[in-house]
Amino acid sequence: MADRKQATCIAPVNIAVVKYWGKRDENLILPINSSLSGTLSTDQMCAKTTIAISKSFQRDRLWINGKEQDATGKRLQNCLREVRSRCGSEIEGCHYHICSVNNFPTAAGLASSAAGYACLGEYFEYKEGITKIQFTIRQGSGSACRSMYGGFVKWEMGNKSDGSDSIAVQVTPESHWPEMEVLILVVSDKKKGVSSTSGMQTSVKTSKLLKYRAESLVPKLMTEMETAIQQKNYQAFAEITMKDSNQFHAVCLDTYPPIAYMNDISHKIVQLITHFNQYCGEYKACYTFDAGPNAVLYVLAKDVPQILSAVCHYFPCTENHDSYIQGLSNYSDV
Ligand code: 2P0
Repeated sequence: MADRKQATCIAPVNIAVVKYWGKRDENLILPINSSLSGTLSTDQMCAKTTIAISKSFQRDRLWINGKEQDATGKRLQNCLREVRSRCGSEIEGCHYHICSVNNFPTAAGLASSAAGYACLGEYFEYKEGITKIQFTIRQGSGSACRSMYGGFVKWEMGNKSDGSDSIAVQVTPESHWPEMEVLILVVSDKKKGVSSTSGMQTSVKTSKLLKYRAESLVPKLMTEMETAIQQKNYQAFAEITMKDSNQFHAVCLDTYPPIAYMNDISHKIVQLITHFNQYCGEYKACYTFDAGPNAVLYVLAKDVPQILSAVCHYFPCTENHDSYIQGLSNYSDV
């Protein structure tokens, strides 16, 4: 097919330590609070996406992990429409075939859609530059804009109604804190019951705690977290990370009807890390949970063996060890 163009991109997962939850504009995908995340290494957890464009394709089609999905969804189509309008005549009359493979549980609260849409962003970045393309890929997944950079990245909520000041910027580069490692404890690889998009819509409508968090708590958390990262202050980093995760899940419970992303095993992991830190007299590990039951631990490299042996002792794996501890990855070397 002479008119067919094809490229493959890889984009990493990002795990927020100050969480994004709630939009102030559902069309432009503008958040009600700023957020901050670490971008993981693509060696361990990433989405690999092949995009083909051709006039001979009859319609847009999408496959995730080999299974064909509905490509007519509003989020994907908004994103593709935006790309079409920006690329102009070059791709007029073309349709897309998009094939994305995640090397980690999809839709289990591990930022899979963020990595997938970040791939689209990488693919089209050459056209317009990284800042502009953020606006397009956010149409697919809000937090995808944070996966466009390595290291620690913040997504500034911005104030303007057109969203022009709502952008992701790198806080520190990959090389800044190489001792920081990320452990992913896969509690369940099942697709989550309530999607992030609909969960945050219900939270915005019903949770007074979310409004208080967004307006009165997150601005201070962002400043404190940025300082902790700049200074490589693990003790401060760990405390803010765990408190922010707890607060986000408290908001989910304050939502009506309530949303419970964490399960009994998630809560046992919280207990284990809490007791472990108490026993050590300082923070050796910190947990954070996204919109799913899986735990993400940010741990300094020197403490990884101790933490791993504690986790394996209290959560022995009788079957496939690898399926429990999905990835051990340096967050930084993207
Ligand atoms: C985050 N999450 O900051 C938060 C924490 C989940 C919990 O961003 O509706 O897929 O596409 O903007 O970005 C997941 O939500 O949601 C998310 P949309 P997205 O990482």
